[in-house]
Amino acid sequence: MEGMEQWSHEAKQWLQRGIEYAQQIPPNQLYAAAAVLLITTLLLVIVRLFKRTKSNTIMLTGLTGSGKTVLFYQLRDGSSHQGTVTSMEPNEGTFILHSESSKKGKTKPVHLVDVPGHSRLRPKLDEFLPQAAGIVFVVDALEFLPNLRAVSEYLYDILTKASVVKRKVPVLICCNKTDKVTAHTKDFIRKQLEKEIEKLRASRSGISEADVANEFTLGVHGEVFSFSHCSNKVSIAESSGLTGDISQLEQFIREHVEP
Ligand SMILES: Nc1nc2c(ncn2[C@@H]2O[C@H](COP(=O)(O)OP(=O)(O)OP(=O)(O)O)[C@@H](O)[C@H]2O)c(=O)[nH]1
Ligand SMILES: [Mg+2]
Repeated sequence: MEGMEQWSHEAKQWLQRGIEYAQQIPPNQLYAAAAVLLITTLLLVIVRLFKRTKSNTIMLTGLTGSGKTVLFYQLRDGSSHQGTVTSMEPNEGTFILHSESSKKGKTKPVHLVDVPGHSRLRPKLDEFLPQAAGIVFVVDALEFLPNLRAVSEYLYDILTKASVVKRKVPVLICCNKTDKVTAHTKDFIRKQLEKEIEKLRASRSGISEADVANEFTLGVHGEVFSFSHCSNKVSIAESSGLTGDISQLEQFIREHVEP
């Protein structure tokens, strides 16, 4: 009992000292301290809210036949569902990546949208782009050269969209079908794409302004185009949807959809 009284007495003394100390501080300084505390708390709350609403949507885009749907199933089920046909509707799903399904604890489901490459269905892209956390642009590394112009035009369109440029949506150029020895390497593909986009850039900037459908111009004026000039991050990877060699793709998804 005596110990208790002693303790409460001491506590009161300390409190008294504290109050005296606080009274010595000029009120201005106290207000400033309170304001700083308030602002920090507010900032933390905002950051928290912002983080929670972060998108988990990853888009699979690219020409028809590049292998998007095979990649979609590979990411979801870990198998290729061979014999897919040209998709007529976007393929959509929210799931835990197959490679992470056995992992306990921190995994966040990914909302994956596979937008068909058929030109008639490409406007569907605009429906999902405003919420995209990342774009995977799938390129057929086997039939690459015959499609170079078409691939570059589609990529150019994506890289100049307002919803991509303004929000700096990261883009992964995924060179697919590397299971075949005749597949081109990602370095070769990157160089060819940069060259072709440079040509597109020159021809499109010649058109009168009213005809330009693209919302932003690409690259640095007066310099030969390079993906490093894009305001958003553009990286390049290799994959094979058929054999399930998709680790670089999964890494990109994880980087932009954090658990
Ligand atoms: N060798 C090889 N073939 C592949 C690979 N991925 C897909 N293919 C083949 O490429 C063809 C097209 O694959 P899809 O996944 O249907 O292509 P897509 O991009 O969804 O095409 P659209 O739906 O028309 O836009 C199929 O015949 C697949 O078997 C791969 O990694 N390696
Ligand atoms: Mg498809």
